[in-house]
Amino acid sequence: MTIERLYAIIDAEVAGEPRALARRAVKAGCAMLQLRAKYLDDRAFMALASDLRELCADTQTPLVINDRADIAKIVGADGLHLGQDDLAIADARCVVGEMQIGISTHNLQQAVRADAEGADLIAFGPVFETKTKENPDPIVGLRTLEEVCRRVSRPVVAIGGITPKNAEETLRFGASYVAVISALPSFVGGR
Ligand code: TZP
Ligand code: MG
Repeated sequence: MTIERLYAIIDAEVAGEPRALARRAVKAGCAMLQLRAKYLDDRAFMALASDLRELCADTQTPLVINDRADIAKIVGADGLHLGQDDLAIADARCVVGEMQIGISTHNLQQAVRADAEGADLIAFGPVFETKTKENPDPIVGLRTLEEVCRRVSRPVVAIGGITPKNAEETLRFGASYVAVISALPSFVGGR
């Protein structure tokens, strides 16, 4: 798989050393870097986001912030990523303005709706079994991924259980990018 298709997610609770892992991912040439931190307090989230902002600037790698429109705006991120229970796209735009907004979707209906509501990027999954997400939605599989890719106008990011072994196949089913959390070190080195 070419590294330009890798959407690297730095999960503060999964990455042993988030800054070091992020540095390796941007140096390797990943397409985008997302910061995901479900349990950091605001100050720690902000500090990590600022460091990643600086790190991404060196390689002009787009930085995406998960969940937090406010922090995305403050650090001048390139994108915001939202789930089904987060702010709606139109509301998030009041905070972040013109920034790229990605939406997590877990079935065809959600993906079509995100597309209609103006998402810039549509994440779809879990494509395979994942141990990273708490209470994951049912596995969607490659055939449904293929259908979503056919039905939406925006680029699709496949997520969930993606490893160096299945990444290429996932792209063949139509995804524009593969998003990876736990297997990120296998793509870029480190832990
Ligand atoms: N959304 C759907 S699956 C998932 C998220 C955030 C977790 C992906 O993590 P991993 O370790 O790459 O399976
Ligand atoms: Mg979210």
